[in-house]
This record gives sequence, C-alpha cells and structure tokens, in this order.
Amino acid sequence: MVRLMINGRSVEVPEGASVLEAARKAGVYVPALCYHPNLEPAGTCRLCLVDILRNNPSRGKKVASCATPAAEGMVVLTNTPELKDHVRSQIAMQRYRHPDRCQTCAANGQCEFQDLVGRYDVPPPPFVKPRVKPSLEKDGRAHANDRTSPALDLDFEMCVLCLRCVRACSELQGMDILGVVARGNEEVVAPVYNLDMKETECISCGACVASCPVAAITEKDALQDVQDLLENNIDYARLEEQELVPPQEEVSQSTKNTVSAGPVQFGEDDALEKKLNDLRKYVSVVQTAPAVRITISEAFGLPPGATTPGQLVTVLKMLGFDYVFDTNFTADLTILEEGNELLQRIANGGPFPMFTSCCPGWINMVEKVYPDLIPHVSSCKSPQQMFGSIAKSYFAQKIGRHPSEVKVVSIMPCVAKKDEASRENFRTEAGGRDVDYVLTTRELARLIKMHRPKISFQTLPDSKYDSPLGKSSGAALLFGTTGGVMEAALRTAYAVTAPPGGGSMPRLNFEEVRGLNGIREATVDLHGTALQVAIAHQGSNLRELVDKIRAGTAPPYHFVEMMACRGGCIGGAGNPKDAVDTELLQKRFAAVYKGDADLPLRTSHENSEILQLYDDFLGKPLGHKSHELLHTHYTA
Ligand code: HC1
Ligand code: SF4
Repeated sequence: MVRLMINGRSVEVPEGASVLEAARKAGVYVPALCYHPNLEPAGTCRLCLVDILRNNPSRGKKVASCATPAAEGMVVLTNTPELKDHVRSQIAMQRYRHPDRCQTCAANGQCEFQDLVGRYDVPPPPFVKPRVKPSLEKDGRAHANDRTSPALDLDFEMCVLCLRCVRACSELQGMDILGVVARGNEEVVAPVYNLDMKETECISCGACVASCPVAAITEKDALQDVQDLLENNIDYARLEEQELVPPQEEVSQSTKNTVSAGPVQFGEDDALEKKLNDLRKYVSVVQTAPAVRITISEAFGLPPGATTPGQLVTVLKMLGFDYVFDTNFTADLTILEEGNELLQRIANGGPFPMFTSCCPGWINMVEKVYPDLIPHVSSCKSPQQMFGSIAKSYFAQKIGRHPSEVKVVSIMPCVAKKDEASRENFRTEAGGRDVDYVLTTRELARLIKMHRPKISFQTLPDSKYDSPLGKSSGAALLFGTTGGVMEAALRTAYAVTAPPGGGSMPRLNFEEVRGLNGIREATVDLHGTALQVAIAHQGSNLRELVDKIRAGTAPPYHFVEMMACRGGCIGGAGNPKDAVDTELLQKRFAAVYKGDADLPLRTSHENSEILQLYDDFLGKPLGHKSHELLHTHYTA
C-alpha cells in the first residue's frame, strides 16, 4: 500500500493504483473523459491534470492523474484556479464540436460530457461545428452517422474523442474494428479503412457502446417501435366497419355538446370493450432475460438484485404488455435440447469440443473470424430466439391468434441480441421475425422513466410471470453469468447420467466452473464419465482459447461455454453502464447465485411447464418439431 495526500486528505491505495484512482477513493472529484476502470489509461483527454507538490515524477510539470501511479508521500492538488481554467477551456473546445441536441439524445441525463458542461458551467459557443466522417470516395459526401450495423449506430457528431470505444474494441474484445479516421479538425472515430460498420468484422458485442461516455455509439433504438406497439395498437381502419365511428356530422355535434353525447359511451355498452379489444392488431408479449432482473435496479439508483423479478413483471404490466413471460423458461428448454445434443455427440464421437450457441457476439465471431469452427457450435437457437419461435407457434395456437398477430419484445442485457433477432433465418413467412423488437435493459429503464417518471420501483408489489412460458429454474437464472450455462447443463447431465435405481446424491453446485477468471477449465465426474469442460468470457479471452484449440494445444474439451462480454450477460453491454468495474460485477455475480439458491426449483429438467411443452407440442428433445423450431444453422 502507498499513502499520499490529495487536497489535504490522506488516502491509502494499493501499489500500482493511479493518482486518479487514489483521488476517487479519497472522495476527491477529478474530471476525466478518457478514463474507464476496465481500460488501460490513455491520458489523452487532459482533463485529469493535477499538480504534484512533493514526489512529482515529472519534476514540477502538471501530470495526467489517470496515467500517473500513486507514490508514497505524494502531495497532490487537483482543483487549483489554474487547473479549473484549464478544464473549462478543454470542455469549451469540445463543446464547440458537440451538437446541442441534449433533450432528444439517448444519453440525456446519463451523459458524462453533459455532466462536465454543467459542473464547470461552460456556456454555449457562438456556433457549433460538429464532427462528421470526412468525405468518402464511395459517394463523395461527409457523413454524420453510420447506421449500417444491425445492432448499433454511430453518430460522429457526438464524438468527444476520448477513444474509449477504440480501446474497448481492441483491449477487451481483441477486434480492432474502430480507429481514428483523419487528423486535426477532421479527426473522428469510425470503422477503420473508411468502411461502413456492416462491411467490418464487428461482432455487435457493444463493448464500444458500453464504454462511450456520450451517445456517439449507441444501441440501435427500438423504443419508438415498442411505444408504438403498446400505445397505437388499434386497427383504426376497421373502426367504421365495427360501427364504432359516428358519421362526421355527429362527431362535430357531439363535441359541440358534451363528451357523453357521442353514439357510443364507455361503460354503458358491455359489447364495446370486446369490440375494441377485437380491433387491437396485436397481442404484445414480452420476455425478460436472466440478467435483466439483476441489473435493472441499478438504473434506479439501487444495488444489483435490489428489486425482485415480481416487481419487474409489475412494471412491464404497467407499461401495457399483455403477457409477461420469461427467457429463463427457454433457458431451461435450451438445457434439454443442448444437453441431448451433447449426449448425442458423445455417442457419435464428436465433433468436439461442442461450443455453446446462446451468445450472439460469439456466434458472430465464429461466422466472421473462425468459420472452420461452425460444425463445433451447438445447433440450438439461443433462449431468446427459442422463446420467439415458441411464442409464435405454441402460444399463438393456445390463445387462438395467428402468429403474425403476436408481437414479441425482448428485454436483454445485450446489444448483440438486436443483431441476432434480425437474422434472416430467425423469421417465418407466417409470423415475420420470431422476435420483433429487442430493448436493452437501459432502454427499458428509459421507457419506464418516460412513462412513470416518479416511479418507486422498489416499493411496487410483486406480480407473477404469466403461464405457460413463465416458469423457470435456478439453473436458468445462472445463464446470466459466466459459467452459468455450463453449470445448468452439468446439473441436468449429472441427474440424467445417475445409475438407475438412484443411490447417488443429486448434485447442484459445481464450484469448479464458477468465477471471474477469463478462461477456466475443469474435469467433472458424471458417474464414471469424465467430462472435460472450459469456459471463457470477454472477446479477447474467447480468441485466446480458440487459438489454443485450433493450434491443438488445449486439452480435449467436450463442452465449452463462450460469452463475449466480461462476466457473461451480467456484464453485457446493454446493462446500466455507470462504473461497471470489477466490484460491481462481483455484486451482480453474487446476486445471481443468491437468486438461484433461493429458488425452490433448481434444475431445468424438473421444470413442469417445460415437460408440459414437450407433452403437448414438441414431442421430445431433438425431435422433428424441435429441429424445426428450436435449432438453426450458421453461415460463413
Ligand atoms: Fe443472456 Fe441468454 S443468458 S444470452 O447471457 O442464453 O442477453 O441475461 O437472455 O438468449 O436465457 C443475454 C442474459 C439471455 C439468451 C438466456
Ligand atoms: Fe468492436 Fe464490439 Fe463495438 Fe463491434 S460492437 S466495434 S466488435 S466493440
């Protein structure tokens, strides 16, 4: 540990911590835009400059506190009049390039640049000259945005050049899709080689989105579509046909008199509600991913897991969804399908390893970077897509609606799920897209705040998920964290491989696959069969593990779980993004395991609604109907 003094406050930090981190620990505010707890320090925004009066490594000069290690005995000043002037002039320079669109901006109220402008009271410039992507030979125009990705949008005007996205893509994900294009006043962050996003190998993981302090890179907005679904769901063209619209002259007459003078009065005609209900174009169905119930609370200033899944259901009902179902239900279904696929591969001798298929960032990586691995990836659709298929077939049938009349919305902690839902092979002629709209957890929080600005989430009553796609196990909840799909599969594999007649204790906890190390491996004894497994999370670790497997230097794994975000879905790029450091990730992680331990049902194969689904509709795992609805293929 080293002890130093910052603005007169004494603080102790571990060796290697930066002066900036020491200041934050001491409760001293230091402005910064390029700093992010998960990235290597860059020192480029120059906002975090400090004076070091004693033990200054650069002999009296001001230093970037994010890139300067704290040292024993340092005496630091962060807020002198000179430093304040410096910060104000840096922000004023950025403000000259930043459009004044705060009220309609996706980051409004959550924007680090907006916070700085407010905090330092920087007035608007006389005029604004926003950044644009310089002219391209393709069409000879300068571009203000790139909306060609299926998952995210780039708005070059908004960029504050902190380069956090560039570093996240490279350092965390090992992808190097983004870079600084052009120089000087023309400088802008964009896909390298002047490509459009859709032409790159971008895997839609959203690490760039999660690290952006403003709204220069955002998830593709689905809020307007979902609001339209919830609020504008009447087939107005059929109003007249149903004799619910008075002739034009009667309308004007009725408005001249009293509201109740119209030909149809609410409450007086029981058939009216039914008629109006029949005019509703769609039944709206929403599914909530495992990680969402853990992290949604953070958007309301609460710790992870502080609100209950039942409160999440209540708020979704308040927003107007007809049915609130659970992606955890189809996570259980995935275990039955994927588990059987693994057993089938064991019986047939491979191909091994079999990789999980639920993370769309990973699937994109396979298709774009490692197409030779395609035969190794499980053919199971992700739980999100299995849900869409089942909702538009089994459930639509149950409620007597055509698949096209059921609209499916997902709430996901993930940016790449938007990309996944838009894939061509995840749609049918009858029902259109299996999943119509995907909202990130952040977008859901915005939707809730727009419609219920004063909501006290934590005090809402609990509601139950609807049936029959709402029951789930603790194993399904584990999907939300790295190692969780593996542990859920192991619980079921352990149970189904038990010798006939019992005799062995059920096993629920597989500590050997838990943790936050980037790559983990274990050998699990399934009643005499040794199953070799591995788990990786975060793009750079996926690449490291794949390189070893392809080079033949990895052990002969049977089953490998891959998640593109650090921590798995609880670290997904669609979660609330304030200060997602290791400490917060560990709290989310603990909330998942507590949620699992508290549930009465812990294993997927014991989920009675899943068993019912097989009995009533699917037949058996890997059966004909399963193949049609729950499995897919990948293309290079
Ligand atoms: Fe995930 Fe999954 S766990 S991918 O991490 O398999 O997004 O939460 O919904 O589909 O179930 C994400 C989370 C999620 C799927 C499931
Ligand atoms: Fe890079 Fe992921 Fe962003 Fe694509 S989505 S640019 S791969 S960080």
